[in-house]
Amino acid sequence: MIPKAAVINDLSGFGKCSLTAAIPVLSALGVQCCPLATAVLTGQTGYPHYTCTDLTDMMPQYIRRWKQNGAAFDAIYSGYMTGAVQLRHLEEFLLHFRESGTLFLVDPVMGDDGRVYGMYTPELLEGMRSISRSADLITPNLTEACLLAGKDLGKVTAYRDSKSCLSFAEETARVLQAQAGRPQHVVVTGIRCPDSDAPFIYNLVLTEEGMHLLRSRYFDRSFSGTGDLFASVLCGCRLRGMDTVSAAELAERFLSHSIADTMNENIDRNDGVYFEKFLRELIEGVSSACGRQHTHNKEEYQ
Ligand code: PXL
Repeated sequence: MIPKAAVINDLSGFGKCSLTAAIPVLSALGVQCCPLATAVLTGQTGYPHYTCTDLTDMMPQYIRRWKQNGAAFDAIYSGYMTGAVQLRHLEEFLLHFRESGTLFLVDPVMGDDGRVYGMYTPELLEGMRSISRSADLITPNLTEACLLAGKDLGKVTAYRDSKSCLSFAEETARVLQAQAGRPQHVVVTGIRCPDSDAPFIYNLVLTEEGMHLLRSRYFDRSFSGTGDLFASVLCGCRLRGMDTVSAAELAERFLSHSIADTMNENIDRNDGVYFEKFLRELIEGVSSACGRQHTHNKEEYQ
């Protein structure tokens, strides 16, 4: 059987983020994506013009109908939520569908670059904190990690060298891991350190075995959807049996190739990256990492 993930996130017509990132990535990784749309937007909220239809009232219907049809999931993966009420529905969703072996991944979408997104409210933060504490894996960027840990957002952009920036990120990740009500992996994504002579972007992976830092070239521009692509790769790879560090390594390679290729053309940051060209890398990456499983389930994953 193909693993199944319930993905609770928005559907944006433009921006290659949230569900338009999760669906292709999970499919490439051999995982069925079952979308629970939190909202439908003409485009992500970074565009100068957009309309958002909030689907909060649909959430209890998804729960009810999926339950009636006997749905079950190997992972529950949440992303962009329009407000605190949606987080309460997510809690209800977990009561019905989270089982002992279910991977619960929270991407606590709230902001970036030291700033919060438009839907942010203190109530949303409270809900996001509580849901994040119950997750098996969380994937905040540094801004979101600070919000969850109750740290000053000014710090995200205040550091002048990578050493102090990374030790701040590590300290924050450790606070989050300690706050969790269960063993939790914390992946802080897209940490941009300021040294001008060494433009690198880091992903910090904190597991029960310790901290791993992944580093790749930083191109001095950030694009819509990269955090969502990263979290989606983690979700799919974990469901295929990879460990969090190997999954993050594959995600990082996929992202850095996609971003490098996008940099060759002058495209708007709101439009996201050319990840479609690199989905093959994911297919190949997961099958070589899961060689044994690949042999056992030849027909399924070829
Ligand atoms: O990539 C995060 C994200 C998801 N969904 C919507 C967004 C954003 C970031 O701006 O606007 C609608």
